[in-house]
Amino acid sequence: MAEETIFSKIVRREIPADILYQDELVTAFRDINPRAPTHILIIPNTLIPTVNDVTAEHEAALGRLFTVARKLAAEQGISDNGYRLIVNCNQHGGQEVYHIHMHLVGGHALGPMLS
Ligand code: DGP
Repeated sequence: MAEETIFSKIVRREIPADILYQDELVTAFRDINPRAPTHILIIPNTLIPTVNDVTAEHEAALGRLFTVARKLAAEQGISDNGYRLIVNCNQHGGQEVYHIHMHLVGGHALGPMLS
């Protein structure tokens, strides 16, 4: 059984976060350390530590990350100019919190993807 992270506590609203969206599968909240005018994290409500732990049973929740990203991007007014969706995996991928999360980043022109 994987160790819970602070993100499970955010899902259960046990610690504060700026939650923009929540349903039975996913929760979206503003990143505490925003690296762009819009920086939102979208996570499955259940703990999946990394992409390496993904199985077919997670497809509904992980698919929902994209539909919620699309909806939030529209609400934030960044759909037309564009934005970036990022999922980091493990140390070399730069993952810090071991509860899968999609970063929705935008609001200004972003640099090259790999830098
Ligand atoms: P990653 O490097 O992909 O694991 O990104 C983790 C992100 O999570 C990082 O951008 C900062 C954010 N973060 C970490 N702890 C908290 C927290 O307690 N609240 C919020 N809102 N964001 C957090």
